[in-house]
Amino acid sequence: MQHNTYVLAILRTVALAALMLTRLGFAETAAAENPAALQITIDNFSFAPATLKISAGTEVTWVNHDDIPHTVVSEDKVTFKSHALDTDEKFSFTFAKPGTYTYFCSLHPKMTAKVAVH
Ligand SMILES: [Cu+2]
Repeated sequence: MQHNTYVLAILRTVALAALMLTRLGFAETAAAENPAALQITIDNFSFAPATLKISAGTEVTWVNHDDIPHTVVSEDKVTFKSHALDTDEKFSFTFAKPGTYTYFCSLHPKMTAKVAVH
């Protein structure tokens, strides 16, 4: 009888450890895929963060929280170019190659920011 109790206690500990590891795994997956980290907010005539650092192959999404339209255009006007984004509209681009990408709003060219891809 005492032996059975001992085995049960071990089984319970192992099951609990497995459960905790599973939860940790889920937490890590959620953090890696957290879209907020890869989002650039347009608000009050500025891009935030002003510099976003990402790894190559990452998709970045801009969302316009201003009540007037803005665009997202790469400095060379070729790499990426959104249409005018209305309030809460989004634009996404996947940065395949490393480099520093400066971009601006073509409607308000003083609005500039950059994405640093490593
Ligand atoms: Cu603008």
